[in-house]
Parts: sequence; structure tokens; C-alpha cells
Amino acid sequence: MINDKVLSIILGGGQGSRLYPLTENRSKPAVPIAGKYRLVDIPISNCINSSIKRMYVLTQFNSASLNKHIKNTYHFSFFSSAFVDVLAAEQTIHSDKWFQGTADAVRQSMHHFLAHDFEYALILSGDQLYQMDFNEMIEAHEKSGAEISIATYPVNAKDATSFGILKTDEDSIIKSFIEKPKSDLLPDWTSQVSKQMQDEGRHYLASMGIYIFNKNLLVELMNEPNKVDFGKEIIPGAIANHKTLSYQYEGYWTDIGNIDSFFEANLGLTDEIPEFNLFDNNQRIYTHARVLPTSKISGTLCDKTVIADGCIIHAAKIERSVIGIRSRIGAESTVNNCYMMGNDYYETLEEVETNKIKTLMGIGERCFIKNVILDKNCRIGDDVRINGGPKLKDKETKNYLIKDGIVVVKKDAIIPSGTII
Ligand code: ADQ
Ligand code: ADP
Repeated sequence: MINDKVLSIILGGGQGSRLYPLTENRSKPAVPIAGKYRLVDIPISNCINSSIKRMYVLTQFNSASLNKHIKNTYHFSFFSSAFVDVLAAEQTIHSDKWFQGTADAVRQSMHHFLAHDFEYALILSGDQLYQMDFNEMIEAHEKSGAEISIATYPVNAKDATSFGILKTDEDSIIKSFIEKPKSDLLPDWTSQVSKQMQDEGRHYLASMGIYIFNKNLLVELMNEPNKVDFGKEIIPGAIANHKTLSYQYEGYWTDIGNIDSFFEANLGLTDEIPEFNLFDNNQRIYTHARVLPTSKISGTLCDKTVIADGCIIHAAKIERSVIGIRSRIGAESTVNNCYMMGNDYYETLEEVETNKIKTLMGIGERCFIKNVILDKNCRIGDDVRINGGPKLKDKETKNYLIKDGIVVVKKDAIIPSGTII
């Protein structure tokens, strides 16, 4: 089987500064998305759905939540060769440094990969939302005789500046590549894209940061320690000497690398027909199978709302929001345009009494919460008003951060009753 020849390497993130404060105490792959999943579940599920069984997740630091999540979620049969292993930047005889970039992360972990028998390395980003059958890409790679393949996606001129942009010949072989060109330096490289893409003005082919490398070539390219990044150095340097195929993809794909795109990708799940389909029998997204009760909702008007398991909700109104596992929302509260990640556990009445807890986990009564991300285990008191939006200036306090009008309440933060933000 073609997928038996593949070893998958998931780039789990550098310092995660663009997703700060969600990455303050956890590594990027462990950031919770869509109310019950973690970022890393997306590339892992795409691999599982493509029958790719061997996966490494490379991460800058080893958070307890990432290891616990992987250990609790991905149990493969004793008789199977499948595994998901986390490799964190580690001190070795050869290196005492953190990963300096994406290629450096692969280079420093190479000794782990070479212990396996594989022909192709499939390199994936850890912060993208998409459902893709990698087998089709691997087949196209094999058929073309290329040494490298890059998954590509048509984008418009405005978006082109955020990606690696490339030019292909009529056989989809990549002839030129430029990493994140400035708008005034955007080359006139229009590519062959479908009629629909043309109509949408998406003439530029962007790298999706999804690569297939023939094993021997990857080993060779990793011999240059000064080249630390795939997009900036390895790919632009390799295309002249090694046949590199563009594998064009036109399904839903989005990068969720910063707070704004992360927020919109989550809220996009509340659309009538979300572009990212969690209701697909054939392309399931796997996650930790928790044993939680069904959610209990009383007196709440819910519109375009996604509610995970184990919630207790008395709110007056919830609109265009994603409500995560074990969330609690008090009576007469209004929640609008919010991603509430939920709680890691339930507080018992005894705990509340013994520990003299004043502000319970979740959202209290009579609150108004709009344009907010609530990280796990937040405690929002009663009569709190958080009205995010473009009028709010960027700012950080001990308990929250405002970025592009989105208020991110930090994990375990307490927002006392009556607070107005
Ligand atoms: P970016 O997404 O900007 O561009 P980068 O920040 O290098 O590239 O991240 C790629 C992936 O690697 C992300 O999942 C990130 O979290 C992870 N990563 C980054 N540094 C890492 C490190 N030190 N250790 C482990 N993982 C790390 C890339 C390409 C572009 C392409 C876009 C598509 O360079 O050409 O267009 O992806 O999103
Ligand atoms: P995050 O989801 O923010 O990355 P972790 O996964 O590290 O955080 O922590 C969540 C885990 O912590 C849960 O699985 C839960 O079992 C445990 N936990 C944390 N605090 C408590 C507590 N006070 N009581 C019981 N379990 C707790």
C-alpha cells in the first residue's frame, strides 16, 4: 500500500507567539479548537483518514496537556505499527538549541525518523483547518517522478503576501518560488486555476506548507545546518535542482496561525453550512473520547450555536458562538460571537464551600459577553460586560488580552462580578 511508504511529520509550532496568550502555558498543538478538539487533532485525523499510520509531532516545548491528550486519544492496536509520538526540542550531544525554524526542527529530529523504513516524508503544518486525502497527493507525487511535492492553493493578490507563492509549467512542475512577497514585489505569476477560482480572483498559487520529500533527498537537504526554514531557504534552494510538483488543492483550507484567524475559523463552524465539515462520515476528526453527560439547556434562545458535551446553560441568549465542553453559563446572560473553550473539570458544591470560591467556573448571571475567546477554566462573575470589537485598543492585563478587537480571557482567569471591559 502506498501509505505504508510514508512517515508523517507534523510541525507543531515554534514559540507560538502569534497565538499568545492561548500558548502561554501549553504548546500550540494542544490549543483547544471547536469546543472539544485540539489543533493537533486536525493533521492527525487527516493522516488517519488517509491510512497513514506513523506520525511524529514536533513541538518547541513539551506541554503536559499535549502529551496527555496524545496518550489519552490515539490508542492503536497492539498488532499495528501505527503511532503518534511527540518530539520536543531537546538537548543532544550535537545540539543544545531550540528548533531555529521548521527545517531545523526536522533536522534535529532526523535520527528519530531514520529509525523507520519509509520512502516519503509527508511534512504538515500544525495550525491549519482542512480535510484532505493525502493519498491522492502521494499518488500524484509518485506518478510524476518528482522528488518534492508541495500542496498548493489558489489565492487572491491580497492574501498572496502571507504565503509562499510559486509559478509552475504546464506539467505543474514548480519553476519559481518566492516566500511571502511584499505587495509591491508580488510577481506577475498567474497560474492555471479552475474557472471558479478565476472568477473569485484567485490567480496566485500559494504553498500550503504541506510537503512530500523523497527520503534520500530530505536527508541530503538536511545536511546544511544554516538552512533553518522550509519556506525561506529549503524550498527556494531546491526547486532548481530537484523536480518539484505542485499538487493543487481547491477544497476548504485555512491557516489558523493568529488570534484573528483562529477566532474566525472557530466561529465559522456556526455557519449554516460550515466550510469545515465536522459532520462527515468519511473524514472524521478524532479527539479524546471523554465520557461526558449530554448538555442541559434551560430557557435559552440559541441561534447559530455549537454546544459541546457536558454543559449546563441557563443563559437568555447565545448567538454565533462555540461553547466548549463542561461550560456553565448563568441565567439572563447574553453571549454573542464568542468561542468559550469550556472547563477541564466540574467544581463540586463541597469544593466551592470548602475553598470559599466566590466566582464559579464559567459565565455568571446577567453578563453580556461579545467578541470574546474564553480560554479554559475561566471564572466570569455576575453582571460582567465584555463588549469586544474594533473600538477596543490592543492591551494586555494579568487576566486578558485585547488583540484586533477580540478579547482573549486567559486560562484560569478570574473576572470579578461587575467588571466592564
Ligand atoms: P508559515 O505558516 O508562516 O509559512 P511557519 O511559521 O514556518 O510558516 O510555520 C509552518 C508550520 O511549522 C506551522 O505549523 C508552525 O506552527 C510550525 N513551526 C514553525 N516553527 C517551528 C519550529 N521551530 N518547530 C516546530 N514547528 C514549527 C509556511 C510556508 C509558506 C506557506 C505557509 C502556508 O513557509 O511558504 O505558504 O506555510 O501556511
Ligand atoms: P489545557 O486543556 O488548558 O491544555 P490540561 O489538559 O493540561 O489543560 O489540563 C486539563 C486537565 O487537568 C483535565 O484533564 C483535568 O483532568 C485536569 N484538572 C485540572 N485541574 C483539576 C482539578 N482542580 N480537579 C480535577 N481535575 C483537574
